[in-house]
Amino acid sequence: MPETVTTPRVLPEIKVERPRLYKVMLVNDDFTPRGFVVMVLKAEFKMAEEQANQVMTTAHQRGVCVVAVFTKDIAETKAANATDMARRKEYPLLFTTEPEE
Ligand code: TYC
Repeated sequence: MPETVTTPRVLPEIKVERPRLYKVMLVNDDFTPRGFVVMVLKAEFKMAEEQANQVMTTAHQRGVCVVAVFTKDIAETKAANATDMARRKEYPLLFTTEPEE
């Protein structure tokens, strides 16, 4: 008996959602030296000097600045690593994360 080959009339609907992205935010304070903030941005976020300076200056002037956007795990790890670098020097520097709209 020959096999009957059928083709589905409706293609299965495949839904792929992009992972929600999280912003790492740099928070200003009155104590952490500017040069230290720039050093942390370069070390943990692989920023060039000029960009690190711009981000630090924006946080300094406006209170907060978006550093970069990542998936949740990476954003949280980088924010924690960067904050830890400051704690080891006893600076109050803080990096936070929040979901993108
Ligand atoms: N405001 C700090 C100072 O005047 C520098 C600074 C900038 C600290 C940005 C934190 O997120 C920051 N020394």
